[in-house]
Formats: sequence, C-alpha cells, structure tokens
Amino acid sequence: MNARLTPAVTNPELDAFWMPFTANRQFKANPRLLARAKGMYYTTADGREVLDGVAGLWCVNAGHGRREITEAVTKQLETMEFAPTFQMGHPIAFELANRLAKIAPPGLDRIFFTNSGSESVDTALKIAVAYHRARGAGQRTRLIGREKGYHGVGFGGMSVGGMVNNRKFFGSSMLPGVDHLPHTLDLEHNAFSRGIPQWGAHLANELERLVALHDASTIAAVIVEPVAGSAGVVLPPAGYLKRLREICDKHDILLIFDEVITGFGRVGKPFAALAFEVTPDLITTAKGLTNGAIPMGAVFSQRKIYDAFMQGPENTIELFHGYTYSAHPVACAAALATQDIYAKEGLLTRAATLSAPWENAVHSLRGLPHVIDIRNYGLIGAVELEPRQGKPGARGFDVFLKCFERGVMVRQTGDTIAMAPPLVIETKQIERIVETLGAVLRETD
Ligand code: PXG
Repeated sequence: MNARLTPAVTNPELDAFWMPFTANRQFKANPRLLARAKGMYYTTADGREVLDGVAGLWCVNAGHGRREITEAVTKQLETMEFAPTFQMGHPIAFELANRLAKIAPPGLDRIFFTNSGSESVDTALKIAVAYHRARGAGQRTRLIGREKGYHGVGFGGMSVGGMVNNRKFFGSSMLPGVDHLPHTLDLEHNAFSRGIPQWGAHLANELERLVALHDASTIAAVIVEPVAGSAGVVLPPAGYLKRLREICDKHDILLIFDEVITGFGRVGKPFAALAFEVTPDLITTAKGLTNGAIPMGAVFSQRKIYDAFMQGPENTIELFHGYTYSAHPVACAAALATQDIYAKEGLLTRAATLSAPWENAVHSLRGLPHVIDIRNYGLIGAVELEPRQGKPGARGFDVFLKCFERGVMVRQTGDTIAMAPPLVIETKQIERIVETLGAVLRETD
C-alpha cells in the first residue's frame, strides 16, 4: 500500500479528465485553460493572449485558425464524413498520398496512413519486420533504438524509445529483442554549439558494436529521430546520420527516421532527411501533416519495400495492418488544405530563412543565470538549465510557468526549455519569446 496517496479532489469540474503527460493534481489546483487560437496566439479562458512558442505541441506549423483548413474539413464532413479504406477507397485518400509522394525524399513514395505519431512508429516497425520476412529473411526481427529517443507511447515505440520515464513504469512489458544506441548529447564537447555540433559522428559506430553483438542477420531496423525533440532537443553531430546510413546499408538493415517533429518544414526543408541529405528507408510523420487540426499520421516507405510485399496470390492482403481511421476522409481534407498552405506560403522552407535570426536570438541567452547549454537547428531551440540540487525538473517547470504567466508558451522537459514556434513566426515575435525567457531566467532562483 502506498501510505502517501494524495488524490486531492480540488476541482470537481476538472477531475473526470485524466490528463495525458500531465501532473494532474498540480494542474487541477492551478489550471491553465486555453480557449481560442488565431495566428501566432492562444487566448486563455480568462482572456489573456499567449504567444505560441511551441506550435501547440510541435504541430501547428502554419499558425492557428487557418480558414482554408476549416473550410476543407467542413466541406468534407458535409460530403462524406467517413468511408472505410479496408477493401474500399475514396478519392482524396489517393490524392493525398500522391501529393505527399511528390514532396517526399527520393524514392519514399508509398504512403501508409495512421492517426498519430505513435501509430506511425508502430506501423513502421511492423513494416520493417514484415518486409524482411517477405524477402525471405524472417529471422531479422531485432529493432535498434537510441537512448533518449522518443517514439510515442505504443508498446513498440516505447520499447525502441529511450526515455527512462516512458519505460520504467511498464517494466517487463517492453518488446523483446530491442537494443539501443547511445545518445549524442554531450555538453562536455558540444555545449553552446551553434546549429549542428561538430563532435560525435563516431557515436554512430556503436551500431557496428551492436551488429557484432547480435549479428546483422537478426536485425530488422534502426530507428532514430534525426533531431530529437521530446528529450529536450538532441541534435545529430555532423556526419552522424550519414554514418548510420552507411552501416545500415552494409548490413542490410533498414533505417527509419522518425520525423514526427521534423517533418513538414521544422528544419528548413520538407523533411530532415532532405536537410541532412540522408535517405532512410521509412519515415514516420504526424503532427504538421494536418497542421494539428485533425489527428493524422503517415508512414513514407521506399518503393522497394512496398514492392517486396506485392507477391503471392492477388487476393491476399499483403500487409495485415491498418486502422479504422487510416486515411479518414476528414483528416485527408485537412491534410490537403494544409499542404496547399505550405506550398502557397513557402512554409516548408521558411525555417531555413529564419534559422539565422533564430539562432542569434536563442544564443543571446548565453550567460544568463542557470543556462548550461543552448541548442538550435531550423526553427527548433532549447535552453538547458542547471537543475536545482536534488530537485530535477523543478527549475524548468518554474521557468515554463513564469513564461506562460508573461504570455509566452514554451515547452519544458526536465530542466530543458524547448521552443518550436509556428513557421509563420515574424522576427518581432522571435524577439518577444527570447526576451520573455531571458527576463524569467533573470528572476528565477
Ligand atoms: N515520435 C516523435 C519523434 C514524437 O516527437 C511521437 C512519435 C508520438 O506522436 P503522438 O502523435 O502519438 O503523440 C512524438 C510525439 C514534447 C512532446 O514535449 C513531443 C511529442 C508529444 C508530446 C510532447 O516534446 N511528440
């Protein structure tokens, strides 16, 4: 029995919603309720404007309240609110897949639809394992993730993920046959790097060590985030991703990039694979696909993988996998409208033009109290704070809260403050985010 149960019924109106990834009791004692959103701003339930420094949750890339998406969704709801995609189809699902294939990195033009990043990850892992079986290498079932990686909350994604809090509560329920590469965050070598850190490409060679340990013939795939977001922004050292690709090629191991955060313009190209000029075999996406307006994810697959499944009698279901809401018509409509906006406004590359002022702005916080590292790439920034003695995360949470009270929403992971504003941000708003964070740091103990 736990003698220190503290259920704290603080607000009967709020208690029924068991909130995700939230300190429920703390939140319900002091709720932060968002009521409306437009452009770069949220409005709280009590009427305060809050500048969105994290694109909702890394997803609202084109800014809030986009009329084109609302209209497309409304029209689709009126035309056909739902249609199955199991043994049936509807036109905009194909239209969207074709559309996405056109912006995909070379060769990744076969698209499987899901409803979230977690589902995209589990889908990609399943495709990887089934692909090897389809080509007669069914013993390749092992999956390699990375420490500090975040790949959502499904059992597959959690198992290849490497964030201790996502793993420790679920103990032995992890997938078997999973191993992890070391992460690439090293303040001793790389603190305050501007953009991509120069030190650490050799860490990719750890994959050779895992191959030597398990034998390549047992390994199906390696999954990494090209730029990790949830762990507090972890950047790939220069040359690291290329090296991973080479080792995977050498041993016939599939390389999966989890681009749930980096996909759709966050790093200045449509995908991080294009920014780093490394082409994986599978890419997982969600979030920015629909500007966050309707849940949807997509897995981009190399054509050779899709083709490997297209064998046997034509009436067999080649991939025994899918979701009731795969390619939901309303989500497809939202995604198409979103892609129209991205194309019309050049948003998939806008972060490239903003990355220099963004880098200068976030690095201007160097030297402020508690700041032990600053990281940036594309329109992603992170400020890492020295933890308070014996209270990891407490300072980070204080800073997050004070920023919110001063009208700027950032994201906190432990003692790291992460920022990833909508790609429509203006330089004045970049300044406002950084000035607010700076002022808060100066007054936080
Ligand atoms: N992969 C990556 C790389 C992600 O960042 C997921 C998978 C899972 O997506 P869904 O849609 O199932 O949540 C994510 C999600 C944060 C934060 O604060 C990031 C995510 C979710 C919640 C918070 O960094 N990313």
